[in-house]
Amino acid sequence: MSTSGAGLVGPTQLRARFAASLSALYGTEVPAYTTLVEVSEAVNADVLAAMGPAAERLGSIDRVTAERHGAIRVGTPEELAQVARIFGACGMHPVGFYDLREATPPIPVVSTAFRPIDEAELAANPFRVFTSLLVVDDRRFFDAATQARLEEFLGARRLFDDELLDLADLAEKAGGLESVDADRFLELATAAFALSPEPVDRAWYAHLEGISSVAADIGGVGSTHINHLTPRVLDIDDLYARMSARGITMIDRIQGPPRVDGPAVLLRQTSFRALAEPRVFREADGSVVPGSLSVRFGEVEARGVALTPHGRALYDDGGVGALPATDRELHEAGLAYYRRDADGVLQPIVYEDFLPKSAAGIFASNLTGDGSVDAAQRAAARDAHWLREALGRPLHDPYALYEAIARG
Ligand code: OOG
Ligand code: NI
Repeated sequence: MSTSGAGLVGPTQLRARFAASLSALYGTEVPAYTTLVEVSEAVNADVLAAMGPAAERLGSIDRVTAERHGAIRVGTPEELAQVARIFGACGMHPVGFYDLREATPPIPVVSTAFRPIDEAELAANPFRVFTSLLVVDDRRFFDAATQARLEEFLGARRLFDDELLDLADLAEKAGGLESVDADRFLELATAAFALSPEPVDRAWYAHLEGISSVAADIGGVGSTHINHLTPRVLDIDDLYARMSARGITMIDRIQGPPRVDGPAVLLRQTSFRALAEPRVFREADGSVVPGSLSVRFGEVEARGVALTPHGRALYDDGGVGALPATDRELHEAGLAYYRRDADGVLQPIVYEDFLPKSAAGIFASNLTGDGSVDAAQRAAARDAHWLREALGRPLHDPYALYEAIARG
């Protein structure tokens, strides 16, 4: 646990409480999420009963039960830097650079994941948020007029008010918040990610949706929201079957590596389709009418051992079939990260990050249309260095973090 001044609510607790309050919010907004959490908990209880302590080799059951990842989407570098301050207060740091514009299908965003980075913090509560930033100046997606209108629209909105950001800065500086301030911070931070009742401009939203429904979800509305909140399961194949049996339509596959007999590697994910949620629209004649949008969905994940750059290259080229099927071989060939416990037994180090291909698949499974991309136009330059400047804080390299945990 991180230390904090006497009586202060420190980052660890802020993070755990933030994850729990977002979960409570999302459950009221998307009732199918509550079903997903219930089924996940039932699957995890059954795996634990069947396997005993071996079920906990990739994290304690307490960690896994509380474990969530969220996804949010923002529109400007300034919004991203603000989000970084809020997550920073909760001990969540930006890790990794993902360019979803290069994925199939291309999505006009670049992303990072905010998460705890050291072992004790991950064990206490590993809450992570996949955070995507719209690339408004990428001509393959947006013509000059759309870019200008996006910049104007996004520049005029305020996602996070000063009180929230001031409390976030205070928490980071002091290493925590007094109890009343912590309550207020969590209340404001949670509310900032709730679905807004503000009317959506129908024509503007539709224009963006013709380009990319992710662009519309970001730049077509005046606020941000949690896009999904993902519990972790110990057996995702069983989860998939149980959700389907309950009549919930899942996407047609589980993303990431297939099930293997040997050690699970990296990350497997699946989702159910976005549900129609009531939203209010403003029509061209100024009238405000009820309608609906389908942008938020349910996702679930299963995690395995983290691969080294060498292991990952083998996986990216040849899939799981290119990897040996035992911990010992993975370790000895330097393909995955392990540590030895006091008895000399190999302990896998959990993969804490995301997979760009799966992320694209998760985005894609919930797009309302094909969108439009003109590959002949110029791309906007974005890389990890650019993202670090936008964040105004260090951007961590995931491999360096696994390396540090493996060394103990
Ligand atoms: C993010 C999609 C990626 C994951 O788990 O790979 C993602 C989004 O829909 O905003 O969440
Ligand atoms: Ni996700």
